Amino acid sequence: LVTAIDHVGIAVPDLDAAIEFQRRTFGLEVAHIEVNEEQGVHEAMLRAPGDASGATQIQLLAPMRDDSAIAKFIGRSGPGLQQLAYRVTDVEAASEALRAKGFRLLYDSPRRGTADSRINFVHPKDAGGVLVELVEPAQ
Ligand code: MC0
Repeated sequence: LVTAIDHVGIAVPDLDAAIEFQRRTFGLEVAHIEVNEEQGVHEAMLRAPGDASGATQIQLLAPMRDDSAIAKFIGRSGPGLQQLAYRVTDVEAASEALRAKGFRLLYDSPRRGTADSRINFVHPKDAGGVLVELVEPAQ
C-alpha cells in the first residue's frame, strides 16, 4: 500500500520561529512554503541538506484560524508531532482498501494537500493513536 514515508508533521504556534529553530539547531533547509486555506494552515516542508528529492520531509504546521485542526491540536496537546504521512500511488484506491478493512477515513473523497497532492487521513483512534495521512503526490 505504502511506497514511502512522505513526511512527519509537527504542529507549531509560530511558523517563522519554528523554521528558524530547525535551521539553527539541526541545519534543516526550507524546501517549500505554502498556505492551505481549506486546512487553515501556514506550512513549511523542510529537509536535510544532503537529501535527495523525494526523501522524507519534516512538515511544520501553524494554525491560521482558531477552528482549524492544528489550533485544536495545540490547544489540547500543545506543540508537537501531529501526523505521520505515508506516500501512496493512488489515494482513492488506498482509502478504499483501508475502508474495506473497517478503518475510518476522515474524508469521503480526497482533498488538496501540499503542492497539489491529494490526501486523506485514517482516524487516529483506528491507527494506534497516530493520525495517518495518505498522500498521492501531484504528477
Ligand atoms: C486528535 N486526536 C489525535 C489527534 N487529533 N490523536 C493523535 N494525533 C492527532 N493529531 C485524538 C484526540 O486526542 C481524541 O482522543 C480523539 O482523537 C478524537 O478527538 P476529537 O476531539 O473527536 O477530534 P478532533 O476535533 O480533535 O479532530 C481530530 C481529527 C482532526 C483527527 C479528526 O484533527 C482532523 O480532521 N484532522 C485531519 C486534518 C488535519 O489534521 N489538518 C491539518 C494538517 P481522546 O482519547 O481524547 O478521545 S493539513 C495537512 O496535513 C496538509 C496540508 C498536507 O500534509 O498536505
